[in-house]
Amino acid sequence: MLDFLFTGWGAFWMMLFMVVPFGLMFHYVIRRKSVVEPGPSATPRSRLARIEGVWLAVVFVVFVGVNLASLRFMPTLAATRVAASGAPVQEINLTAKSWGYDLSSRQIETGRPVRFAGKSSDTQHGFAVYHPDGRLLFTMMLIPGLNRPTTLVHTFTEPGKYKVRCLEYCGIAHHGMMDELTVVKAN
Ligand SMILES: [Cu+2]
Repeated sequence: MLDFLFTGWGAFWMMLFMVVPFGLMFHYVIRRKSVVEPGPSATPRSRLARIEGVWLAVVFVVFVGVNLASLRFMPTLAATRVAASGAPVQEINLTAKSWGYDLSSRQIETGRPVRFAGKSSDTQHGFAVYHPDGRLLFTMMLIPGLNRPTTLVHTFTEPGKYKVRCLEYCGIAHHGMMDELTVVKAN
C-alpha cells in the first residue's frame, strides 16, 4: 500500500516533505540571528542579512542540484531503466525471512545485468552482496508488507564466490543470516 513512498518520485517527495520544515526552521533561525539579535559586529545589520541570505540561497541551490543530479543513479530508477531498455537481463527473485534467503538462483554469468527482486516475508531485512575481496558492492533494504518487490540491477564483471549478508538488524540470529552467489565466466 505504501509502495510509492519507497520508489522513484514518491521517495523524492517524501525526502522534500521531511527536509522542508527543517529548511524553514533553519531560515527562521538565521533571520532571527542576523536581524533581531545581532552580535557585536562592524558590518551593518542589513548587509549581514544580505550576505547570509545569499549564502542560504547557495546552499539551497547546491542541495537541490545535487539531489536532482543524483536521481538517475537511484537503484530503483536504474532498475526501471534497464527493464525498459529490453536488454537481456537475468532475473533473480528472492525472499528474505528470519534468518535466511529463498533465492530463485545462485548462479550468475559475468557481463549480463542481473535484476534482483526482493521481498521480505516477516520483518525488515537486508540483502548485501560482497565482492570476493571483501568489498561491499550493494545492499538492498527489504521491507515487509509491500506489494511490489524492491529491485536493483547489478552487472558482475569478475567470476568468484560472492557473499550475501543481511545488513538490517532483524533479531537474535541476524549475524548468521548469510548466503552465497556464484559468478561464472560467460561463454
Ligand atoms: Cu538481519
